[in-house]
Amino acid sequence: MPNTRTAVLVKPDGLQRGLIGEIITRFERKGLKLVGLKMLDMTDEQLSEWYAEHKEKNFFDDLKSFMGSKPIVAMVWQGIDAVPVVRKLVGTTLGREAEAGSIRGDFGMSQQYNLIHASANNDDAVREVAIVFSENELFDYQTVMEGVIYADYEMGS
Ligand code: 3AN
Repeated sequence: MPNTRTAVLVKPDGLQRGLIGEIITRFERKGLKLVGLKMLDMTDEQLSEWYAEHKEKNFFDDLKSFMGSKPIVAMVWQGIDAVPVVRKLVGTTLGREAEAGSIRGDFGMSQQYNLIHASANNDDAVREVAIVFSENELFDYQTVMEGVIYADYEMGS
């Protein structure tokens, strides 16, 4: 089973609203493993690369200026099927329609100020992690909890 990594950004609104601890707690509680973490101001170049798929959209410039306006917190989480697991915990794009129980569903009302970004697929995850993190900022380690979070056959042993 694929033990993969996914990229998460807590957007400027998420940091301003004091949701960093809440968001980290939700991922930890689920059983995901934190393997990278940093606070940064994203540059225009990083944002253009990050949101390349939206470059023809009318909200592209707005989105970039919002995302570059204040610091964000970037994280990399690891686990079996980490990409879909994190997307589910994050919820759908529009906060006011997102499922109750998800991060956007519980804390957000907006489409653009939707608190958090999570990679959409494994290729995006690899690309996005590389935009913000260098290899030596990512950690490969075991936790004592893994043996009770996954069965042996899921861990590939
Ligand atoms: P998601 O983050 O749920 O994968 P995407 O990839 O469709 O959503 O959109 C990327 C980001 O662009 C969203 N998180 C949101 O902040 C912003 N966005 C999406 N659609 C709009 C829109 N119509 N107007 C303004 N911002 C938007």
